Amino acid sequence: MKRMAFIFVIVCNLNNVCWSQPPESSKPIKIIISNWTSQIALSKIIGKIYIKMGYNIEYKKVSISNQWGLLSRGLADVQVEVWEGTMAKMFKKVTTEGKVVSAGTHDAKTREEWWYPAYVEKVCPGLPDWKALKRCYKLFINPKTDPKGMYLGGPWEKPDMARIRALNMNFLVIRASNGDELGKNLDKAIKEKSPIVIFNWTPNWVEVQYKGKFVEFPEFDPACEVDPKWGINPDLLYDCGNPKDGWLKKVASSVMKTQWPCAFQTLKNFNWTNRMIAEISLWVDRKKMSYDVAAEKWLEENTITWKTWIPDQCQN
Ligand code: TMO
Repeated sequence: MKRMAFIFVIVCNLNNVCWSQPPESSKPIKIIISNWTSQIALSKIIGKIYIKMGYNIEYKKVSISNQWGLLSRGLADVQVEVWEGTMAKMFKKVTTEGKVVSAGTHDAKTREEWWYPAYVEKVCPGLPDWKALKRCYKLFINPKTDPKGMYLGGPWEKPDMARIRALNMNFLVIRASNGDELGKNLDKAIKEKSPIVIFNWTPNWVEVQYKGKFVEFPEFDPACEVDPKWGINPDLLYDCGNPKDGWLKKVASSVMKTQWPCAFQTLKNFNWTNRMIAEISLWVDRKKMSYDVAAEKWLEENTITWKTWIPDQCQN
């Protein structure tokens, strides 16, 4: 990123109320890049908005398990997608401690859960109930998991093996290393019409392209993850599913508010719906647009939307 000469601009109104204009600091805002499509696309979009506002930016590729340490120490500043199903525990911990700051909630409602293509229901009657899946495990046997059924997970989930144990299911978890790999496995299974149960989430491109359903595990309750006595297994945690209608939040480093106030306010206003997120991930994953092309196209087509995210006093 080219460093520009830095001029600190102060603006005052008739009542002598003054504020600074972006960029309040020329230090680069460090934006986290994760390993699923919508997060990367949204990060590119907020990065390009920040550049238009005059900021310097940097991208940091980091796993969601390592991001909290970086955010806490100010080595990263922005995460545009914090999902309830996989990140609620760490989000609560670091924001309660004040090490990381919440920048509000998107309109999108989320779910992250085991998922199967529609044709699996024909060979496993009783789905989407998890007890049907439990009975049908043989359909999902794979050389890697024989004699158990395979559940293909991603690198982000909560303890799936703990859930499998708590619900006494004959499954083993194999993990894909990112969203692309999950997508490729899903495409292949669907082409061959072979039974598959896989980690999926909404909003995502999958719901636009394929018919299928999430597995219905016992309804999520926070107690399920802290109190073994809760739920159908009295001895173990995780005998429940992930939240439905989960939240999707944004977070910032604790210095963001004071170091780049206009960027922080813009992040708070940065707001995506289910439809918007599913569409941008479809552009990248299915229409094979690069992240940069998809981000530029989105900015061009949605100028009114993103301009309203920048507070009036921050427009220059
Ligand atoms: C964090 N993810 C949306 C991939 O579940």
